[in-house]
Amino acid sequence: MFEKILIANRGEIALRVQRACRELGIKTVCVYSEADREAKYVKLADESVCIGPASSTLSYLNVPSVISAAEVTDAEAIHPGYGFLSENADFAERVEQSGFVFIGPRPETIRMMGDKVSAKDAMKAAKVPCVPGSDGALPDDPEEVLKIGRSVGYPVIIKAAGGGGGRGMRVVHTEAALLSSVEMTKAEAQAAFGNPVVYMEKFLTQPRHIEIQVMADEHGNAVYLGERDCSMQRRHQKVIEEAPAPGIPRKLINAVGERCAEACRTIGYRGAGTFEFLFENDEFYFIEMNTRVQVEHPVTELTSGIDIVQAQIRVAAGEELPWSQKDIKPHGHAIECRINAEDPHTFMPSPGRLTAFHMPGGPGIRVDTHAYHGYMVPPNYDSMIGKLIAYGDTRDQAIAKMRIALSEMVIEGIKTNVPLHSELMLDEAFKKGGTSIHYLEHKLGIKT
Ligand code: MV4
Repeated sequence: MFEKILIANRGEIALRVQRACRELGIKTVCVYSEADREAKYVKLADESVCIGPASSTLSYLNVPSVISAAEVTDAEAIHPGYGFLSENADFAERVEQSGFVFIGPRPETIRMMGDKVSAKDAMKAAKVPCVPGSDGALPDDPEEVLKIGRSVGYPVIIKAAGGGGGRGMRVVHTEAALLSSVEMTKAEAQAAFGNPVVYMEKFLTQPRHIEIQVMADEHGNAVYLGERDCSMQRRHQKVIEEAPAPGIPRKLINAVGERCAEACRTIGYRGAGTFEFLFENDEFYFIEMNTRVQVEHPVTELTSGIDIVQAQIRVAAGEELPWSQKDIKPHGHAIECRINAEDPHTFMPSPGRLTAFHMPGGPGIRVDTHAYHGYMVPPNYDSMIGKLIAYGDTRDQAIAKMRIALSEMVIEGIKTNVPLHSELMLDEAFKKGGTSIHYLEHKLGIKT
């Protein structure tokens, strides 16, 4: 096992990784920007290194600074958390070239999944069900593009190979609009990602967003740890996630989960990963793969009993997975509310000092946060300041616990989205379960 790990991230995930290291007896190095200097999790680490000013580009995204910090502290491995450098294949490569272990998949795997066309090709080859569409990138010949459009059937969606997470895509409803839409998406993709390659898919109108968590080692073992329903979102920002996905038969989950685990073995995947699917009319359609630990990993931890961050570290150290698929037995129900420093109506960020901070607790309640009374929420980063997770035997119990926990939560000095969560816990469609990816925007749109 490693003796010392550098955590190349900030906020709640930096603290989450730090805790996993502690439990494994590993020393931690925390890197921080000038804006995070005073944060308690920084002081809690065994060592800390300032890697630059508040601006992410100059600190948490600054590859030479992060690698220098690992060199001066003699860390053996680097955990990238989520966001920042976590899915940057060049960074992973530089980490390895500098003699450190990157806690994540091989750089080539990250690169393959970063290109959405090669990711989909690999998944198709590995028999993961995909959205019907173009066979790889769209060709230059307009007649060919029109032909593909006809065979896929309208509406279609044009997506950039370099995009992902909702960036660089355009829905097309008629053949008349196809060629100009393809040209516009290509131009935008070139400008945004330096890559004009686009592909076409059938546009699914009312899907749910269901994802499968996997864990794989370097020895050819891979398991799926269950699914998460992340359909409650606004502008591609997830708001609530839960496990299991309400109303989806176990049989369907197990079938697609087994495909994902098998795909991991086929491509030689290593570490934690997430297969993102759209789910419509009882069918799963792969869209993208994430090669990092995700914000919503706690709901899977609670329903599987597995510490995903510890497992990432063990796998990176070369250990074999300690379980086979039959050992993975999902139980109970977990719901996560992302707590953001933002206006609950306008969603504008609301940084500032926390003048009161009281967190809920009791059986089945987990709070993952780096915040505390007196903490200053900096304006420079993502507005998420923590996550509230409720676990119960049933979904109704988890919702009841979440409602009470939200009512106990006190955060003053800034605005938060706690009132939105309280309202959603009482929402009839949410309580029923199985809402589509459009539900929240629709609900908010009707209200204003
Ligand atoms: C789609 C789709 C409908 N049909 N692909 C948006 C984020 C990116 N990961 C893929 N996205 C979508 N791809 C087809 N063929 C609808 C979306 C989509 C979406 C997906 C997941 C979660 C939220 C979303 C919000 C709007 C659109």
